[in-house]
Amino acid sequence: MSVLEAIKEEIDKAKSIIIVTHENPDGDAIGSTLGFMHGLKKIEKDVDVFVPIINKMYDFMPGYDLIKKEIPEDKEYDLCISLDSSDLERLGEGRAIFEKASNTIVIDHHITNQNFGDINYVNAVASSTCQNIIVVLAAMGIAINKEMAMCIYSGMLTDTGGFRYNVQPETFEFAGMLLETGIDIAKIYKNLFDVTTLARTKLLGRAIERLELLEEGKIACTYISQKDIEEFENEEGDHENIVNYGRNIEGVEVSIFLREADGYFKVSLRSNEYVDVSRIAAKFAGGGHIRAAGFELNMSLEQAKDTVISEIKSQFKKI
Ligand SMILES: [Mn+2]
Repeated sequence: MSVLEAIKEEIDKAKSIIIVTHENPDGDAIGSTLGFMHGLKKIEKDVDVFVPIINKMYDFMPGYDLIKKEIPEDKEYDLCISLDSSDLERLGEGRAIFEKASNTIVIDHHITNQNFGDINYVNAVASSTCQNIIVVLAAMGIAINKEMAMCIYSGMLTDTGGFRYNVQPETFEFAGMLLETGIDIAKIYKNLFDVTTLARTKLLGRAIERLELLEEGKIACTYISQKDIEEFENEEGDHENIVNYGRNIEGVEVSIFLREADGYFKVSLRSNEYVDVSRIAAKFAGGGHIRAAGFELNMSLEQAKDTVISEIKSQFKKI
Protein backbone atom coordinates (compact mmCIF):
# COMPACT_ATOMS: atom_id res chain seq x y z
CA MET A 1 0.00 0.00 0.00
CA SER A 2 1.32 3.45 -0.85
CA VAL A 3 1.63 6.19 1.76
CA LEU A 4 -1.25 8.09 0.18
CA GLU A 5 -3.47 4.98 0.30
CA ALA A 6 -2.50 4.45 3.93
CA ILE A 7 -3.47 8.05 4.74
CA LYS A 8 -6.85 7.61 3.04
CA GLU A 9 -7.51 4.39 4.93
CA GLU A 10 -6.52 5.90 8.28
CA ILE A 11 -8.73 8.96 7.77
CA ASP A 12 -11.65 6.84 6.52
CA LYS A 13 -11.70 4.81 9.72
CA ALA A 14 -11.12 7.75 12.12
CA LYS A 15 -14.11 8.94 14.14
CA SER A 16 -12.70 12.21 15.38
CA ILE A 17 -9.68 14.01 13.99
CA ILE A 18 -7.55 16.87 15.26
CA ILE A 19 -5.09 18.81 13.11
CA VAL A 20 -2.06 20.51 14.69
CA THR A 21 0.83 22.56 13.30
CA HIS A 22 4.07 24.25 14.38
CA GLU A 23 4.47 27.14 16.83
CA ASN A 24 4.60 30.69 15.44
CA PRO A 25 2.41 29.44 12.59
CA ASP A 26 2.96 31.07 9.19
CA GLY A 27 0.71 31.20 6.12
CA ASP A 28 1.60 27.66 5.10
CA ALA A 29 0.85 26.29 8.56
CA ILE A 30 -2.53 28.01 8.79
CA GLY A 31 -3.39 27.54 5.10
CA SER A 32 -2.68 23.81 5.20
CA THR A 33 -4.52 23.14 8.46
CA LEU A 34 -7.62 25.09 7.38
CA GLY A 35 -7.54 23.82 3.78
CA PHE A 36 -7.31 20.22 4.97
CA MET A 37 -9.97 20.80 7.63
CA HIS A 38 -12.44 21.98 4.96
CA GLY A 39 -11.58 18.93 2.84
CA LEU A 40 -12.23 16.51 5.70
CA LYS A 41 -15.48 18.27 6.61
CA LYS A 42 -16.60 17.72 3.02
CA ILE A 43 -16.43 13.97 3.59
CA GLU A 44 -18.42 14.40 6.83
CA LYS A 45 -15.50 13.95 9.21
CA ASP A 46 -15.59 15.29 12.76
CA VAL A 47 -12.47 17.46 12.59
CA ASP A 48 -10.96 20.20 14.76
CA VAL A 49 -7.93 22.43 14.25
CA PHE A 50 -5.80 23.38 17.27
CA VAL A 51 -3.57 26.48 17.12
CA PRO A 52 -3.08 28.16 20.53
CA ILE A 53 -1.48 31.42 19.35
CA ILE A 54 -2.17 32.85 15.92
CA ASN A 55 -1.68 36.27 14.35
CA LYS A 56 -4.92 38.02 13.32
CA MET A 57 -3.47 38.69 9.87
CA TYR A 58 -4.70 35.23 8.85
CA ASP A 59 -8.34 35.97 9.68
CA PHE A 60 -9.16 36.38 5.97
CA MET A 61 -8.90 32.63 5.52
CA PRO A 62 -12.25 30.80 5.64
CA GLY A 63 -12.53 28.74 8.83
CA TYR A 64 -10.26 31.01 10.91
CA ASP A 65 -13.00 31.40 13.53
CA LEU A 66 -13.29 27.62 13.91
CA ILE A 67 -9.69 27.27 15.13
CA LYS A 68 -9.52 25.99 18.69
CA LYS A 69 -7.12 27.93 20.91
CA GLU A 70 -7.52 25.57 23.83
CA ILE A 71 -7.49 21.81 23.98
CA PRO A 72 -11.06 20.63 24.43
CA GLU A 73 -10.67 18.51 27.54
CA ASP A 74 -13.87 16.55 27.19
CA LYS A 75 -13.00 15.29 23.73
CA GLU A 76 -10.99 12.26 22.68
CA TYR A 77 -9.40 12.24 19.25
CA ASP A 78 -8.47 8.94 17.68
CA LEU A 79 -6.42 10.53 14.91
CA CYS A 80 -4.01 13.47 15.11
CA ILE A 81 -2.61 14.96 11.89
CA SER A 82 0.49 17.19 12.06
CA LEU A 83 0.97 19.60 9.16
CA ASP A 84 4.07 21.65 8.25
CA SER A 85 6.03 20.68 11.37
CA SER A 86 9.43 19.02 11.02
CA ASP A 87 9.48 17.50 14.50
CA LEU A 88 7.54 16.93 17.71
CA GLU A 89 9.29 19.77 19.54
CA ARG A 90 8.10 22.37 17.04
CA LEU A 91 4.47 21.40 17.71
CA GLY A 92 4.68 23.28 21.03
CA GLU A 93 1.41 22.83 22.90
CA GLY A 94 0.13 20.57 20.12
CA ARG A 95 2.73 17.98 21.05
CA ALA A 96 0.72 16.64 23.97
CA ILE A 97 -2.34 16.08 21.74
CA PHE A 98 -0.19 14.38 19.12
CA GLU A 99 1.40 12.08 21.67
CA LYS A 100 -1.95 11.22 23.21
CA ALA A 101 -3.66 10.22 19.94
CA SER A 102 -3.79 6.51 19.16
CA ASN A 103 -3.09 7.12 15.47
CA THR A 104 -0.97 9.82 13.86
CA ILE A 105 -0.23 11.15 10.40
CA VAL A 106 2.53 13.61 9.45
CA ILE A 107 2.34 15.66 6.23
CA ASP A 108 5.21 18.07 5.60
CA HIS A 109 7.79 19.46 3.19
CA HIS A 110 10.84 20.08 5.43
CA ILE A 111 13.89 18.10 4.40
CA THR A 112 14.78 17.81 8.10
CA ASN A 113 11.46 16.09 8.96
CA GLN A 114 11.91 13.43 11.62
CA ASN A 115 9.10 11.16 10.32
CA PHE A 116 7.55 11.20 13.78
CA GLY A 117 4.09 9.94 12.78
CA ASP A 118 2.70 6.42 12.30
CA ILE A 119 2.25 7.41 8.65
CA ASN A 120 4.53 10.06 7.14
CA TYR A 121 4.04 11.86 3.85
CA VAL A 122 7.04 14.14 3.49
CA ASN A 123 7.77 15.50 0.03
CA ALA A 124 10.64 17.92 0.56
CA VAL A 125 10.73 18.92 -3.10
CA ALA A 126 7.31 20.56 -2.81
CA SER A 127 7.12 24.34 -2.37
CA SER A 128 4.93 24.08 0.70
CA THR A 129 2.89 21.77 2.86
CA CYS A 130 -0.14 23.19 1.07
CA GLN A 131 1.20 21.82 -2.20
CA ASN A 132 1.43 18.37 -0.56
CA ILE A 133 -2.12 18.78 0.74
CA ILE A 134 -3.34 19.12 -2.86
CA VAL A 135 -1.78 15.73 -3.64
CA VAL A 136 -3.30 14.10 -0.54
CA LEU A 137 -6.78 15.52 -1.28
CA ALA A 138 -6.56 14.25 -4.87
CA ALA A 139 -5.61 10.78 -3.62
CA MET A 140 -8.62 10.85 -1.32
CA GLY A 141 -10.93 11.85 -4.16
CA ILE A 142 -11.85 15.16 -2.51
CA ALA A 143 -12.39 17.98 -5.01
CA ILE A 144 -10.99 21.36 -4.02
CA ASN A 145 -13.63 24.06 -3.66
CA LYS A 146 -13.20 27.82 -3.38
CA GLU A 147 -12.80 28.04 0.40
CA MET A 148 -10.21 25.25 0.42
CA ALA A 149 -8.40 26.89 -2.50
CA MET A 150 -8.17 30.23 -0.66
CA CYS A 151 -6.36 28.57 2.24
CA ILE A 152 -4.12 26.36 0.12
CA TYR A 153 -3.13 29.13 -2.27
CA SER A 154 -2.20 31.28 0.77
CA GLY A 155 0.26 28.66 1.98
CA MET A 156 1.86 28.24 -1.43
CA LEU A 157 2.19 32.01 -1.79
CA THR A 158 3.73 32.39 1.69
CA ASP A 159 6.36 29.69 1.42
CA THR A 160 7.45 30.73 -2.06
CA GLY A 161 7.68 34.42 -1.10
CA GLY A 162 5.11 35.28 -3.74
CA PHE A 163 6.22 32.55 -6.21
CA ARG A 164 9.89 33.53 -6.04
CA TYR A 165 11.61 30.64 -4.20
CA ASN A 166 11.20 26.84 -4.08
CA VAL A 167 8.95 26.92 -7.12
CA GLN A 168 8.58 23.83 -9.31
CA PRO A 169 6.68 23.66 -12.62
CA GLU A 170 3.90 21.80 -10.79
CA THR A 171 3.63 24.67 -8.29
CA PHE A 172 2.20 26.76 -11.13
CA GLU A 173 0.08 23.88 -12.41
CA PHE A 174 -1.46 23.49 -8.95
CA ALA A 175 -1.85 27.27 -8.60
CA GLY A 176 -3.70 27.26 -11.92
CA MET A 177 -6.03 24.55 -10.63
CA LEU A 178 -6.76 26.61 -7.53
CA LEU A 179 -7.41 29.72 -9.65
CA GLU A 180 -10.11 27.80 -11.53
CA THR A 181 -12.20 27.69 -8.34
CA GLY A 182 -12.63 31.46 -8.63
CA ILE A 183 -10.38 32.67 -5.81
CA ASP A 184 -9.41 36.34 -5.68
CA ILE A 185 -5.60 36.11 -5.86
CA ALA A 186 -5.09 39.89 -5.59
CA LYS A 187 -6.99 39.91 -2.32
CA ILE A 188 -5.00 36.96 -0.95
CA TYR A 189 -1.70 38.61 -1.90
CA LYS A 190 -2.78 41.86 -0.29
CA ASN A 191 -3.76 40.15 2.96
CA LEU A 192 -0.50 38.23 3.18
CA PHE A 193 2.02 40.82 2.03
CA ASP A 194 0.54 44.32 2.10
CA VAL A 195 -2.02 44.67 4.89
CA THR A 196 -0.46 45.60 8.23
CA THR A 197 -1.54 47.09 11.55
CA LEU A 198 -0.52 50.30 13.29
CA ALA A 199 1.19 48.24 16.02
CA ARG A 200 3.28 46.33 13.47
CA THR A 201 4.18 49.51 11.62
CA LYS A 202 5.25 51.22 14.86
CA LEU A 203 7.40 48.24 15.83
CA LEU A 204 9.01 48.26 12.40
CA GLY A 205 9.62 52.02 12.76
CA ARG A 206 11.39 51.49 16.07
CA ALA A 207 13.59 48.78 14.56
CA ILE A 208 14.43 50.91 11.52
CA GLU A 209 15.35 53.86 13.77
CA ARG A 210 17.91 51.62 15.48
CA LEU A 211 19.23 50.03 12.30
CA GLU A 212 22.99 50.43 11.94
CA LEU A 213 25.51 49.33 9.36
CA LEU A 214 28.81 47.78 10.42
CA GLU A 215 31.88 46.33 8.74
CA GLU A 216 31.90 48.81 5.85
CA GLY A 217 28.20 48.35 5.32
CA LYS A 218 28.28 44.56 4.96
CA ILE A 219 26.40 43.90 8.21
CA ALA A 220 23.07 45.46 9.16
CA CYS A 221 21.93 45.15 12.75
CA THR A 222 18.88 46.13 14.75
CA TYR A 223 16.79 44.93 17.69
CA ILE A 224 13.50 45.26 19.53
CA SER A 225 13.03 44.93 23.26
CA GLN A 226 10.23 43.47 25.33
CA LYS A 227 9.41 47.06 26.34
CA ASP A 228 8.76 47.99 22.68
CA ILE A 229 6.38 45.05 22.29
CA GLU A 230 4.51 46.10 25.45
CA GLU A 231 4.45 49.76 24.41
CA PHE A 232 2.86 49.04 21.03
CA GLU A 233 0.78 46.12 22.32
CA ASN A 234 2.14 43.87 19.61
CA GLU A 235 0.77 40.47 18.76
CA GLU A 236 2.69 37.25 18.34
CA GLY A 237 4.48 37.33 15.01
CA ASP A 238 4.43 41.12 14.55
CA HIS A 239 8.23 41.15 14.24
CA GLU A 240 8.25 38.86 11.19
CA ASN A 241 9.90 40.46 8.19
CA ILE A 242 11.76 43.20 10.13
CA VAL A 243 15.07 41.41 9.47
CA ASN A 244 14.54 41.79 5.71
CA TYR A 245 14.73 45.59 5.84
CA GLY A 246 18.41 45.34 6.77
CA ARG A 247 19.07 42.73 4.13
CA ASN A 248 17.52 44.88 1.42
CA ILE A 249 19.97 47.73 1.94
CA GLU A 250 22.47 47.96 -0.91
CA GLY A 251 25.84 46.46 -0.01
CA VAL A 252 24.59 44.49 3.01
CA GLU A 253 25.52 40.81 3.07
CA VAL A 254 24.18 39.79 6.48
CA SER A 255 21.25 41.28 8.37
CA ILE A 256 20.94 40.67 12.11
CA PHE A 257 17.70 41.09 14.01
CA LEU A 258 17.65 40.57 17.79
CA ARG A 259 14.40 40.20 19.68
CA GLU A 260 14.26 40.23 23.46
CA ALA A 261 12.15 37.44 25.00
CA ASP A 262 12.04 36.71 28.74
CA GLY A 263 15.60 37.63 29.54
CA TYR A 264 17.28 36.17 26.45
CA PHE A 265 17.52 37.12 22.78
CA LYS A 266 16.12 35.45 19.71
CA VAL A 267 18.46 36.10 16.81
CA SER A 268 17.39 36.08 13.16
CA LEU A 269 19.95 36.19 10.38
CA ARG A 270 19.49 36.75 6.65
CA SER A 271 22.18 36.80 4.01
CA ASN A 272 22.26 37.81 0.38
CA GLU A 273 24.99 36.08 -1.59
CA TYR A 274 27.87 34.31 0.09
CA VAL A 275 27.55 33.89 3.85
CA ASP A 276 25.95 30.61 4.93
CA VAL A 277 24.02 31.79 8.00
CA SER A 278 22.86 28.25 8.84
CA ARG A 279 26.50 27.55 9.87
CA ILE A 280 26.45 30.47 12.29
CA ALA A 281 23.12 29.30 13.70
CA ALA A 282 24.42 25.75 14.10
CA LYS A 283 27.27 27.05 16.30
CA PHE A 284 24.64 28.31 18.74
CA ALA A 285 22.37 25.25 18.56
CA GLY A 286 19.97 26.95 16.15
CA GLY A 287 18.76 25.98 12.72
CA GLY A 288 17.68 27.18 9.33
CA HIS A 289 18.76 27.50 5.75
CA ILE A 290 21.74 29.02 3.91
CA ARG A 291 20.09 32.43 3.56
CA ALA A 292 17.79 32.43 6.60
CA ALA A 293 18.55 31.07 10.06
CA GLY A 294 17.92 31.67 13.73
CA PHE A 295 19.04 30.80 17.24
CA GLU A 296 18.85 31.98 20.85
CA LEU A 297 21.44 33.71 23.02
CA ASN A 298 21.10 33.88 26.77
CA MET A 299 23.03 37.14 27.32
CA SER A 300 22.66 40.91 27.42
CA LEU A 301 21.95 42.89 24.26
CA GLU A 302 25.51 44.19 23.92
CA GLN A 303 27.03 40.76 24.52
CA ALA A 304 24.63 39.13 22.07
CA LYS A 305 25.41 41.74 19.42
CA ASP A 306 29.17 41.35 19.86
CA THR A 307 28.93 37.56 19.77
CA VAL A 308 26.93 37.49 16.53
CA ILE A 309 29.02 40.16 14.82
CA SER A 310 32.32 38.50 15.62
CA GLU A 311 30.99 35.18 14.33
CA ILE A 312 29.89 36.81 11.07
CA LYS A 313 33.29 38.52 10.79
CA SER A 314 35.03 35.17 11.09
CA GLN A 315 32.80 33.83 8.29
CA PHE A 316 33.84 36.82 6.14
CA LYS A 317 37.49 35.87 6.68
CA LYS A 318 36.90 32.36 5.41
CA ILE A 319 35.55 33.61 2.09
MN1 LIG B 1 5.85 25.35 5.15
